[in-house]
Amino acid sequence: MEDKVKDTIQTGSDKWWKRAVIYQIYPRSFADSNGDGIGDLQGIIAKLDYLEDLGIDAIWLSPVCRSPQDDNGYDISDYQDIDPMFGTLDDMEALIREAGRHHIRIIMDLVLNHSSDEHRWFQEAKKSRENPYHDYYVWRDGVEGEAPNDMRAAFGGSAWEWVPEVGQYYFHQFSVKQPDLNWENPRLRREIYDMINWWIDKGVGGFRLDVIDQIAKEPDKKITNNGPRLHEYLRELSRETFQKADLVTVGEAWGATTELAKLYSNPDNSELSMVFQFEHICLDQIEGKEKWDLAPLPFMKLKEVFARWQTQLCGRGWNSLFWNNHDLPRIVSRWGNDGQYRVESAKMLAILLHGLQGTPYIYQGEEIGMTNVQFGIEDYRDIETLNLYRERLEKGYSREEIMRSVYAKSRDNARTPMQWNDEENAGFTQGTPWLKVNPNYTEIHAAAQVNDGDSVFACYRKLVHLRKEYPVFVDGDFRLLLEDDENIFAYTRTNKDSRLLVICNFYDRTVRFSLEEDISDMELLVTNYRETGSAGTLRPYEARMLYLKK
Ligand code: TEU
Ligand code: CA
Repeated sequence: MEDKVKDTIQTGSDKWWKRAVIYQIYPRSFADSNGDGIGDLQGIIAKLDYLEDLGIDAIWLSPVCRSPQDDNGYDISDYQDIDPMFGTLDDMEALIREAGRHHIRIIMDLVLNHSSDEHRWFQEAKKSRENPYHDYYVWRDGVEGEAPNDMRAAFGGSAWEWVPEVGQYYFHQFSVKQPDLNWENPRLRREIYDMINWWIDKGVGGFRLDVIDQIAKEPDKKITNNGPRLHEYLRELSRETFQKADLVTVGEAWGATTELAKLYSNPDNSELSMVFQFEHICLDQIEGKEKWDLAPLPFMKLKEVFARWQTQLCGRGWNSLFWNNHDLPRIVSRWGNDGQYRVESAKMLAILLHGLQGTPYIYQGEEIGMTNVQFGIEDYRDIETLNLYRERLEKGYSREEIMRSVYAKSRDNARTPMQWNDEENAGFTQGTPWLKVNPNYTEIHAAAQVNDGDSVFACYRKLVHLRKEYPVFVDGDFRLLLEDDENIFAYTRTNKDSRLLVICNFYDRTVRFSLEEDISDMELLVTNYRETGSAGTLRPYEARMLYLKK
C-alpha cells in the first residue's frame, strides 16, 4: 500500500472535520438585524465576513427551530420550521448558501431527547392513552401527588408531571415544558430520521446532538444517560441519516468516559464523528455536588484528564476541544484572569487548547476574550439560574452565597450579547437587548481587535490557520511534559516528520522550568508576549507554541 493511503487510513485525516475549527453561535445573542433586541439569521449572514476572516470551517448553530423558548430553543415545537424570532425558512436557506460562499458549513443543533410540550406530538399524546402519539413520550401510571419515583429534573423539581386527562405522569429530564421522547417507539424514530434527512437535503454540513447520551433512558431503573440501548439507537440513527452524506456529527455526552467515547466516535463511522464531553470542564466543583458548589480548580487533575483523553482516543476515536459553550461560564474569568492579565491569559488558554488533538470549538466572543458578568438577579433570564436561585433561597442559603455561585457558573455569563464595537449595546442591536450587554463592551469588542496583530482575536486567527497548515495538529501523538510541575502545562505532539511543543504557565506568577529536550532549534509559531522571553522562565500566563521539522 502506498504510504499516503496508509496514513489516511490510520489517522483518518481524509475527514474534513479532523482539520476543521468550529465556531458556535448562540443566535439570540450574536447579531440582531431588525432591532427587536434578539439576534437572528440575517444578523449572522451580515457577520460572515468576520467569521471567514477568523478562518473557521463550520458554524454550530444553537437551535433556531420553532420553539416557545422556555429553554432558549432547546424546547422545539416544530423541527421543520424556523422560529419567527430568528427569521424564516428562506433565511435559513440563505444562511446555508451564503455561508457556503464563505467556505463555512452550517451545523444544526438537534434536540432529540425531548421536544417542547407545545409540539404537535405532545399535544396529541396527552389527549388519551389510545392516541397514536401517546407512546412518543415516556408515561407511567400513578396517583396524583405520588410520582412514580423521586427522580429530579435538571432544572429543579420532580422529573414527573401529572396529566389529569390521561391519569398518568410524563417524564422530563429538563424543564416541565421539555417532555422526554420515547426512543423505544420505532415510529417516533422513523419520524426523527425523516426530519433529519429533510435537513440534509437542504445542505446542512452536520449536526450537534443535544444530550444524546440521555435518549435511551430507563426511568424505572433510574437510568438517565448511557442506557442499555443507547448505542443500538445511535447506530440506527447514523445508518438511516448521517451516513448518506459527508457530514460532521458531534454528540453532547456529559456521562462519557474514554471507553464510551470510543464507541460514539468509532473511526468506522458507525455512530458519530466525535464526542463532546465535559470531564475537564467540571473539575472546579465540590466532588459529588452540583456545579454551584464551587471549589478551586485542581490543576494537576486537569493535566491528568487532558492527558488521558489525548492518549486514549488517539487513533481510536475523536474528541472535541473546548473551554466554552452556551452552558458554561467564560473561560478567561474562570481559569484565566479577567483583570490585569486578561489578554495574556485568554491567549494562553487558546494556545494550550488549540495544540491538542481533536476538533477545536470557539464559542462566540471567546475569540475576543469576553468575560463573565455580575448582574442583579432580576437581570438574569436563564431558567436554570432562576430556578436555582429560588430553590436555594428556600433551602436557606444566603443571597450572597447564591449570587457567588451565579456569578461563577450561571449560563447567562456566556449568553450576554456579542460585543461588536463600542457603540450603544455593543453594536449588537438598535433596540433593547433581551439580556443586558456586559458593561465592559466599551473596552472589549471585536472592532478594536480585528486589525490589531496583538489582540486575542489575532491569536485565535493564527491558531485556526496553523491547524490547516501543519498536519501534526491533526495526527501527532500526544505526550505530557513536566508532569509534576504545579504551574506549567506542557506537551508535545509528534508525527513522522515534525514536532509541536506547547508550554504554558497557567498562573499569574513567573516560573522557572527546564525541559529534557533541547528546544533551541525550534521555531516559535505563536506566543502571547511581544518581547521575547528568556529560555528557562515563563512570565505570568506566558505561552509558547514551538515547531520543528525533523
Ligand atoms: O445541555 C445538557 C445539560 O445537561 C445541561 O442542562 C447542563 O446540565 C447544564 O447546562 C449545566 O449547567 C443541553 C444544552 O446544551 C442546554 O442548553 C439545554 O438546556 C439542555 O441540553 C436541554 O436541552
Ligand atoms: Ca432580531
